Amino acid sequence: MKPLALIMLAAAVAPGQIAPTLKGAYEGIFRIGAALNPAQFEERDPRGNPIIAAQFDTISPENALKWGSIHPRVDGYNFEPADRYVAFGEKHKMFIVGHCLVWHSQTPRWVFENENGEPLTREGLLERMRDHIRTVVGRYKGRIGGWDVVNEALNEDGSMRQSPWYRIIGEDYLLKAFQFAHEADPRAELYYNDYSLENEAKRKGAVELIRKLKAAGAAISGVGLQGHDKMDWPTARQEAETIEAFAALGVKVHITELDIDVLPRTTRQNTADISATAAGTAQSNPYTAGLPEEMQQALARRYAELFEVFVQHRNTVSRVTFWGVTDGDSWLNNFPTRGRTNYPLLFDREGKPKPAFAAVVQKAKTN
Ligand code: 9MR
Repeated sequence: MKPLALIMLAAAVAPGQIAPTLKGAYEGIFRIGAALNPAQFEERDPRGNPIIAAQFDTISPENALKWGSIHPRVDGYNFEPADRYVAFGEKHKMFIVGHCLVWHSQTPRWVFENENGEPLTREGLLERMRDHIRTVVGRYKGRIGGWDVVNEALNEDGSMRQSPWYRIIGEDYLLKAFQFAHEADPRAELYYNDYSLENEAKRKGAVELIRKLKAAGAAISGVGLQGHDKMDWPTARQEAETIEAFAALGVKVHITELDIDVLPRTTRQNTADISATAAGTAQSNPYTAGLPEEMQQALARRYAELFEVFVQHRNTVSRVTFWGVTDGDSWLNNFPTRGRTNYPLLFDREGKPKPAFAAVVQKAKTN
């Protein structure tokens, strides 16, 4: 489609009454989702809520189900936000994703310590992990359809991250986490989720990890490629090779946290590691007054390029979830540099569809 046609299609429609919709266009191809914040799943976001209801058939919780949110104290769970999140998904008949059970980040320190503040034993930490997984997965059994069981277990070179889980339990902490999750809800889909798996070294580590998990009998059904992408990374070819590498293992691929950072790099690595922050300069926040038209079009072409690959691999890709609804919601306004104005999603700060929206819809039709 010509750039002018894309602009006209994007400008002619308002949120909530967009035809076609993302989920309509991709029906029978794969699910299309968004990560929600509390204002959204509590229906207090007048801009976001009509978009969510109209456009998406699956949701993920941006933070509400992370250990630190749902299980902040050793003897205390905070189920209320997660209950509302799940009820929202049911009301809208969506496929509901749980994110995430076992991670090194957003997990309180006490999880890894005994009452004297000393490191837990392997048995102690396994017991705590089992209790957490049983409680959380068990509470939403039959309602949350798929879980990110383990998040971000790998280093960039493909070796195992030396997280407290790994150091205290050992490499089989992943197998145990999958076993506990499967026991708690035998019908839920279970995923391993990570970022930058498009890079060869880390991808090889992930392939090996999943191969071993499967060989040990883990009920792993899919891998989550987070998809925190740049304008020039990963290439379409890297994306395709990554999907194919996991397809060969017999697992489904979920694009779990898709967004495209359009701002100048302030760190050297392509990473979603939230500890990799950097200070900004005047040049690193160039679009505070709006995204120039040529950048809008470049973003639309970039989204088209990625969706071309996803659609080509529709037999393996079962879901594409955006990490946020409108540009104003995105974590990328504060990462890796705080307080910038980023444009990574398909809907602008007013909730209007961008040219990238039309480009994504168009890809469903041409394949
Ligand atoms: O979007 C989430 C943001 O609100 C939190 O502050 C941040 C803290 O870790 O986590 C963000 O979500 C992350 C996700 O859980 C795992 N992959 C990377 C995502 C972006 O940081």
